Amino acid sequence: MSNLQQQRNDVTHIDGNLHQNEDARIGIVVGRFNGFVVESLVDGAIDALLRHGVLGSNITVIRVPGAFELPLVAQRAAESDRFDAIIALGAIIRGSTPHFDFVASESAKGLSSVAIDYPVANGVLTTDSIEQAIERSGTKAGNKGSEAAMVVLEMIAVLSQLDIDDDYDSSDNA
Ligand code: INI
Repeated sequence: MSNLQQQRNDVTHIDGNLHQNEDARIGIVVGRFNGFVVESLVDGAIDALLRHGVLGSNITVIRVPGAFELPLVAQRAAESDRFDAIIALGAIIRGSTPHFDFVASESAKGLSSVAIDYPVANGVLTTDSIEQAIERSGTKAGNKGSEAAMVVLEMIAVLSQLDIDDDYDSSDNA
């Protein structure tokens, strides 16, 4: 085996598996605005979590008025230590608001800032039309809620491996 091939074999890969989720505690923060779309995202997220072994009793759904309010509650939920990850769900539809750009950008910026410190999946739809929102909430373009659920499960798995590796390294070097 070439030295290069040997080095390639020695590379450590950390990938999140999606199997061991019995203990995962998930907070789902939901903006009620455009509820007819958003509730399909909530259903999609819960369905994906349950199918991947998360216990219903470990899932908490927290509702707020709209996408603009998601970052604050996502932040508080993360700080509460009650959850291993947060899913933020909402629907911002250009047709329904003159301040689409403001709500969309503040919501995304706020969630991004929480996501630097905690596992947060941004499952907020931003679309030009109601039709596009419907397509992304369980019809022909999938369900952004279930996609967000898979993201947090993968992130929990990745982060837990990093924690284990940290412990391993420090005891190894002691
Ligand atoms: N909130 C949404 O979640 N989606 C929207 O499309 C939307 N529109 O159209 O305005 C919306 N507005 C409400 C906003 O999130 C706040 O709740 C409101 O501005 C009060 O702070």
